[in-house]
Order: sequence, then C-alpha cells, then structure tokens
Amino acid sequence: MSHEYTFLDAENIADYLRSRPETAGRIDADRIASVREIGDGNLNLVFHVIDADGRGIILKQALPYVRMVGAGWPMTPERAAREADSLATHHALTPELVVEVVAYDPERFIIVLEDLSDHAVWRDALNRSERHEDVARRLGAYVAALAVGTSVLGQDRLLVAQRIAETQNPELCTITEDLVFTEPVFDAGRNEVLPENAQDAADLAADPAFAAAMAEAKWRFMTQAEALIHGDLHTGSVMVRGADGAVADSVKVFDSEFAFYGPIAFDLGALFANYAFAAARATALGEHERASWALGLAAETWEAFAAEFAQRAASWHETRLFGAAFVERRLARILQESLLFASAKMARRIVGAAKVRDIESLDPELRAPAARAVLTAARAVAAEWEQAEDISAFTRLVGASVLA
Ligand code: SR1
Ligand code: MG
Repeated sequence: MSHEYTFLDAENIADYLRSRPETAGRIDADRIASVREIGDGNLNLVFHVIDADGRGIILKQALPYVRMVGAGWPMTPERAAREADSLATHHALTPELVVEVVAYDPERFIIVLEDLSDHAVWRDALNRSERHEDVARRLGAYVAALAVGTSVLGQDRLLVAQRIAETQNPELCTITEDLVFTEPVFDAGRNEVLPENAQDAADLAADPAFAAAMAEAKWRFMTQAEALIHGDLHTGSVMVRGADGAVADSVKVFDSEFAFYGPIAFDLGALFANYAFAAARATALGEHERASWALGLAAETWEAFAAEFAQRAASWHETRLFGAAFVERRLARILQESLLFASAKMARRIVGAAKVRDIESLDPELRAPAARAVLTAARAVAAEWEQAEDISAFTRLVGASVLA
C-alpha cells in the first residue's frame, strides 16, 4: 500500500493543531512559542510543542519507513494506529501508569499525547546513575493489569476474539521476530559488535542451547495470543518524574507501537533484560552497589506482577477451572518464559541492529567487557530458563557475569 501524507515540521504544526479541535483545550495554536523535534527512538518523528502560556503537547508521527535506517527500510505507518489503540486500552486499565492519548489522526498517522516533559526517560535517568525507587514495582503491576484486563481472564471471550483481530500488527511483529530471535543466531548483515566482542558474538551464535531457546522464544511469540501486550517494554519506553534517590512521584509507560496479542512474559522479559543492561553499565563504571540494585529490580517487578495477577484472579471471568492451582501453574510458566524472553532481549541489544545507550555510551575499554558479560548472561539464562523456580534464578544467572 502506498502512503502519501504530509510530514509534520516546525512550520506546519500550528496549522495542524488548528485543524484538530481535540487539542484546543490543551494548547493555543495561535500562540505557539516553541516547537522542538525530540524523537530519539528508532522509528518516528516526535515534536514537543509549547504555547505562550507554557502549556505543552506532544505530537508523534509515524513515518512510512524506519527512521534509524531511512527510506531503504519501508515500514507501515499504520503502526501509529496500533500504538494509539493500545495506549488507550492500557490507559483505561491503569490511568496513572500510561500516557494519555489526546487524539489520533489516521490520515497522517499522528498521535497527540499529553505533555510529559517534566518527566525523564527512565533509561536516560539510569544512565546518569540516578535511582528512582518503586518504578519497577509499578511496572510489574502495569503488566499484570494488562495481562488480566485484556485477556480471557478479565474480558468476555467474544470481545477478546474481536480485539485479537483488530490489533494484528504483523509488520512490527516481524521486526521483533527477525531482530530479537533470529538474527542473534543467524546474522542477516545487520549485526555489529566491537572487534573485541567478535568471538563472543560468534560463540553466542554457535551455542546450540541458545539457538534452541531462541526457537522456543520465537514460537511462543508468534503463537501465544494471551493478552494485548506493550511489545517493546524497555526502560526507554518508561518516563519517570521525581528526585534522584526518592520514590518516583510519577511513572508513565509510552511508545507501544509494537503492541499485539502476544505472550505476557514478553513484556516482563524485556524489563528484566533492561535491568541487566543497567547493572552491566553500573559494574563497568565501578558502581557495584548500584549494579546490585539495578539487577534486583527484576525481583521487584516480578513480585509486583505475581501479587497483582493473583489478586486480580479473585474477580476474573472464569474462577472455577481457572482457580488457585491454575494461578500458581500459570505464574510458574510466565516466570520461566520471562527468563526465556530476557535472554533473547539481552543478546539482541548487544549483537543486533538496535542497541542500547547503557552499553553503547561506555568507552570502548569498558564497553567490550560489559557487552561480553551481557552475552554470557544471555547464554546462561538460555541454558537454564526451563529449570527456573523463582526470580532468584535470573538474578543468580545474570549476576554471575554482570555483577562480576
Ligand atoms: C527497526 S526498529 C528497531 C527496534 O527499535 C524498537 O525499540 C524495537 O525494539 C525494535 O526492535
Ligand atoms: Mg520504541
């Protein structure tokens, strides 16, 4: 399908806002004071617009290609519809934890979002060695809310069937299937590592246990339509507000264009992997106590998820077959699958096309050992995920290399 539409820029944004009555109460389009392009992700344009009274708004526009590569990698802008829909769905379930969608424009693939410019991207805060407390716990509760609230556990099964059909996102899922599961094993020409890590990447790709785990992970990702998951829940998809060292006074999840009905554990695994990156960075910088704190976030997220999931079980749709024993078995399976997905996520961000600043912004002499530690952790978790009985398995397997 060809997509021809006008891209937003500093010159046309005021006219655009005037054409969208939903934004009238949020910003004065006739008195725009500043427009700044702030997109730092891999895919889209993002503008922060402020009016003369200091009121702000965010405009996010999907391009018909992958921004980090350019027009050579076409990508459906319909992903913006998936993002607007999933943000609205998740916001309805946990309004305090998800950015608010003000409007969606399906003709120009623009999402108008509440202004969160008083927040910081959590990854950036972590990379500044800051500690915002209670974020990991709230993210566990967020995943549990959408795990129950969008699945047959919390919704009518006919509605779930309809939502599965409406939220298909095959192009974005294919990115994940390729970059996250296949390419760490079979390089498609997009992988890149420091020369010092070339052997580590080769060892990863040649590890039969890792390849077997990636096959299991990819199969589950492609077949387990459990809940409307975020689909890309890394620390760069979370905003935090509050003082360094204090409990965050606000946590907001955003950027869910990869959302689809998939495995609940995929979102948890993404978080666990990103805690491992933060820990590896802290270790590389000699911040050992902070490294333990960062890796310990996995337990905080997991325990909050498990508690919230179990608590919501009391009031879900089917409580006869899906009783206490089912909850216990499901949690045990989700835990193991979270480790499986975390293994994939750790490996892909080190060897694959889209990396993370936690590791990339380290000086090369620190970056190579940090990258090696994460790959060692990915392989250790891939070898043992099916034996994991509690979250301490993740901390132990990852900590052996990432905290050393
Ligand atoms: C081509 S998009 C590359 C990556 O950016 C997003 O954050 C997703 O993780 C995706 O895999
Ligand atoms: Mg993103």
